[in-house]
Amino acid sequence: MTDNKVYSVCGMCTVRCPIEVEVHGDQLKFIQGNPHSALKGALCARGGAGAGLINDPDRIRHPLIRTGKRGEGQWRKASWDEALDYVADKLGGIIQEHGGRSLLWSDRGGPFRDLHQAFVRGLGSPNYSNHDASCARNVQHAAMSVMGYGRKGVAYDLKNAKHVVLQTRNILEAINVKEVNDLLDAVDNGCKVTVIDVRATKTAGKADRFLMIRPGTDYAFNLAVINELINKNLYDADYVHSFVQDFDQLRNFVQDYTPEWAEKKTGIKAREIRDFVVDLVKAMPSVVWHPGWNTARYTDSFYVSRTIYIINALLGSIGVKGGLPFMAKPGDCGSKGLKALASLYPKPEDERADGVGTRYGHFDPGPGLLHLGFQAIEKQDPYPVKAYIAYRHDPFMAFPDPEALKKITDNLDLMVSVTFSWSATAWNSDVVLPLSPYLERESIIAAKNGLKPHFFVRHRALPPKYDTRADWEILCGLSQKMGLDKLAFESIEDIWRYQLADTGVKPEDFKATGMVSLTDKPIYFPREQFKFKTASGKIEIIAPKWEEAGIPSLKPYEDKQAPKKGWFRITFGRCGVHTQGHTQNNPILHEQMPENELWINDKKAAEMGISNNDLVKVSGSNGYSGKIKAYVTEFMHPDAVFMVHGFGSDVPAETRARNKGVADHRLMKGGLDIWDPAGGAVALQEHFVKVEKA
Ligand SMILES: Nc1nc2c(c(=O)[nH]1)N[C@H]1C(S)=C(S)[C@@H](COP(=O)(O)OP(=O)(O)OC[C@H]3O[C@@H](n4cnc5c(=O)[nH]c(N)nc54)[C@H](O)[C@@H]3O)O[C@H]1N2
Ligand SMILES: Nc1nc2c(c(=O)[nH]1)N[C@H]1C(S)=C(S)[C@@H](COP(=O)(O)OP(=O)(O)OC[C@H]3O[C@@H](n4cnc5c(=O)[nH]c(N)nc54)[C@H](O)[C@@H]3O)O[C@H]1N2
Ligand code: SF4
Ligand SMILES: [Mo]
Repeated sequence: MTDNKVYSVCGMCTVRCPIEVEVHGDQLKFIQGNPHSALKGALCARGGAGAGLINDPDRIRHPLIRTGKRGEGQWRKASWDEALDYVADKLGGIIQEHGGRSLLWSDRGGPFRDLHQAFVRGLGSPNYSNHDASCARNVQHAAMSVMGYGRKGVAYDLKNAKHVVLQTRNILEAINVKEVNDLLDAVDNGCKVTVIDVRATKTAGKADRFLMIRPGTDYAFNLAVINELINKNLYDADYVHSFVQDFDQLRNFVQDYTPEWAEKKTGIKAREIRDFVVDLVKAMPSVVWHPGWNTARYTDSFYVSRTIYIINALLGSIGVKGGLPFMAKPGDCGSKGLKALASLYPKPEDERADGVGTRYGHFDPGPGLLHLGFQAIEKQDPYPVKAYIAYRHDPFMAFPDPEALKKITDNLDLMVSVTFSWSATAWNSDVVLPLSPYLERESIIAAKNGLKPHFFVRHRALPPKYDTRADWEILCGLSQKMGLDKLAFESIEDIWRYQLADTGVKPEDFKATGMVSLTDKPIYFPREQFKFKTASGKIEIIAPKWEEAGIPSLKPYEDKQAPKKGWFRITFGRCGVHTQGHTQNNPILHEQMPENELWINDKKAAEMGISNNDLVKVSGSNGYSGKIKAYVTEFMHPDAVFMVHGFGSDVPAETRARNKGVADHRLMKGGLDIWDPAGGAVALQEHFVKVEKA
């Protein structure tokens, strides 16, 4: 922090880019990427629109307690003392009756979750959960099944890659600023890019090769790539010999999955698959075939990500520069890590309500699986779950079928939402605790592992304009009222000092740039140190934990259901100017894109008499429907339609976004029960929608 510059962290999405905020008095002047960081001043459009949160008349200005029925939208204003007392009393009573485990918590994951985990543990609940069952759990579990590490156990070294493959990834619109910059730098240095998507995205526009794939057939494509690499002896045999276990089983398994076979499934010509493999081999081992991010799409998405990790291994890219090098941690830089707030309390001994770690022994118990947590609320099995806190999380938008979720949450005795903006989840809660927007709050310190591990912190750039609070103020305040004395910190500096106790770093060290680097140069581990977190220490093609759960490591390909006439498979994704479901009401971003549109294949559209910009009616099998404009294009696969997620709000308090566009998640009847037993995530694209000219 120098003069009027505050070094902080963007909060417009969970990427959390480092920012520099220029402030004059109490007034915000300018936000840019932190010039001292790898971003060198860059930021995305959403990051710039953080300014729109401050003066937004739709902002929640003080705590609210529900007066009418749940979801009716009748509230009374409360002081913080009153609202925290209300939550502490109710929650205390529920815990007294049903035990700490009757609390379910979910948040949006991310680097500041240690404080949340400490709170949930302190109350004696094993049920800390996050959003990831509707995002990247399949990738997480795929990574664990192959490498023993989670998906962040390796970095994706786009900057130094010679060939990047993006399958179900749209890096230039589903933005992480550093990823965008690294990919564009690599392209400037001659890196090839292949995009495999159901439609031509902006990223496809930058690619050397675009393969339009039949929706949901990516596993078939990947099996054929493995077949070609092995049968033509193109793989890195030396790497496989040193680091891959059970290779012969893989070889036998893929024999029938030839490029000709895959052509019939995917619609991509066998010759194109072969040419693509030749190009990959030219670039190996400096290949990043990205394992995907939002992969909560199909019941075999786990196997898509799994085969991606396996292909990276066959190309010798796992562990190496320009491929998927191992993540370094503070310990690898000779520094101690942050002291965990969660370690203030012992890990609760009860089993998780979602069964992760017990009934489902193959899944990562960290955040569990939220849709199974909801099942526990519905069935009160394996034990009663009576209180739910949604913290910076909007499952009524982020999980499918909100009508079903509403019925489930009706079983709760207490539902609390902690948020800076209105959401369907907040609207359905008993108490809304308003978080200050990120420019008006500070955070705990976080550690970022990677090629260059560092610590970083969010500094408060502006004073809160209304009666809203920072995360730590809310949680430490509640802790104080609930007798969690160890977590009842009185100042953020006390928390920072606790976290930094073993590191030799001081809170003042963050003032100059908001970050403390732990190494000057990127850390790449030498080959002799490659070690995987599996029982054998190698990459395992046969995953024992999955086999024990009766789930095959090498699953035969199963055909996907084809759509009926007039119906299409639903596909969805991001756009550059919105984040999930919470920026559609941001005044600046709303103006950029007030509603979504429906991508539809030109030939299909012509058959149905639909022209570009015509209004179309999109309906789900549950009767929900909405009208939006058609975007007619040859660059959309004919079996599917596509829409940007996050629109179609029905929350009256979102005055700009309400009733604008169509809500993809409301078109997914029964979606909470459609999930992948191997990867754990909900399968949001196993649904069909009817399209008609409106
Ligand atoms: N049908 C369908 N479902 C989807 C998706 C889809 O494309 N289609 N996408 C899936 C994916 S990839 C994900 S990650 C989830 C996302 O699901 P969520 O995490 O629920 O998505 P957000 O809209 O980001 O909601 C975060 C909520 O927290 C509040 N909030 C409070 N403080 C902050 C803050 O500092 N930062 C942020 N970001 N929010 C804050 C926001 O106002 C908002 O209400 O949804 C998943 N569900
Ligand atoms: N601007 C912006 N950036 C974001 C976010 C945001 O909301 N807005 N959210 C962040 C979050 S939480 C996440 S998880 C990431 C998501 O990052 P990504 O996963 O890269 O983004 P998406 O747009 O969800 O999906 C990528 C592509 O998958 C394609 N696709 C759909 N079905 C199929 C299929 O069957 N096969 C293939 N091969 N492709 C298919 C879609 O057409 C889409 O172009 O983005 C992050 N960055
Ligand atoms: S990607 Fe954009 S919105 Fe997300 S943290 Fe970075 S600047 Fe903010
Ligand atoms: Mo996500």
